[in-house]
Amino acid sequence: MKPTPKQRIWMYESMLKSRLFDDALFEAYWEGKKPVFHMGKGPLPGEMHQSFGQEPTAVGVCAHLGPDDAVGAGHRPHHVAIARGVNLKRMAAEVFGKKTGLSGGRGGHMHLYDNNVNFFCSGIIAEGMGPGAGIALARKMQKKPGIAVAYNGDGAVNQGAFHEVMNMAALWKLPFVCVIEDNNYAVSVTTKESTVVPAWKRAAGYDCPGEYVKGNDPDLIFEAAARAVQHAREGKGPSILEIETERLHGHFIGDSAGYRSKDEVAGQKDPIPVYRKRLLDEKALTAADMETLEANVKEEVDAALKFARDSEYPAPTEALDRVYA
Ligand SMILES: Cc1ncc(C[n+]2csc(CCOP(=O)(O)OP(=O)(O)O)c2C)c(N)n1
Repeated sequence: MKPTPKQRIWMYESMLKSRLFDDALFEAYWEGKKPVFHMGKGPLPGEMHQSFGQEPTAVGVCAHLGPDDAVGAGHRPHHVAIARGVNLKRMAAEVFGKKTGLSGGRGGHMHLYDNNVNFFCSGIIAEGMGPGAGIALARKMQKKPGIAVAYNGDGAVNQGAFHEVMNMAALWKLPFVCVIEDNNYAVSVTTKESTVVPAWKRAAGYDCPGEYVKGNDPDLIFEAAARAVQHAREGKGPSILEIETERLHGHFIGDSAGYRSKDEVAGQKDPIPVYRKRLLDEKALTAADMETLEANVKEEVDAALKFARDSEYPAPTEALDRVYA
């Protein structure tokens, strides 16, 4: 199943939105952190893991999902949240720790939660697996439509939660798709340094389909995701969809990625200009329509950042609200 022209334009638009959002956050992150780096300073204190280069994995899968479905991402969630349709203004405000954020500024960039579109994420590696399979189990038990998708990095597949959840999801034939974003790194550790069996091959251990998509190409990811999503919707159980992708920046902002060779970095391809060119070459849209689309996306991202910056911080007296012990 190939994407329609409308789906392809949506995929480009969503990837660009993620990229411009990350660009804007990258700039904001450094405010107050120069000339001496201090992680606690500036409007965005703490760690920030961005999605530069990984945008295709989000759009190729999320293009198949509807309102009944649920999506969980990991600690690098911006591209997936945006492709899932999380409210951009409230997401930006959450990242800035503001009261108007998705969780009132308590979650920050690794803990985005938007019930309106069944989206969640977590800074704990492989944490999307349990809640994702739990949602899939609920859909099955309640005989309700909808599947769950959990995104993980290639490093997360060596965490116990990955195996435990895949085992149960397969046993109970849950409508669940486990997406692995293979950017070849877990911080500075390469996939080859951490395992001999890639995630998609491990599907055999759970007697479910496993597929590897090469090229970091939205159109190819879309086609492979169609198979995994259909498998889940037909009640055939889970599958593992592993996608080759690129982490164009360091693990987090401030990581200069000195562990990568110059040649390796020079060989990296940014998927967004490649896809933009393809859409124009294949006349999926005119140059004028592209210009309008890009201007609209920029306007939306600018408005989200302005909303976040203009919003108030929560009052210190509210710090313990919604904390349950
Ligand atoms: C359970 C757990 N262990 C360790 C960490 C620290 N940590 C944060 S990101 C990361 C690497 C994750 O690599 P990968 O899953 O490949 O995702 P990527 O960063 O490449 O997107 C680690 C070890 C964590 N957040 N949670």
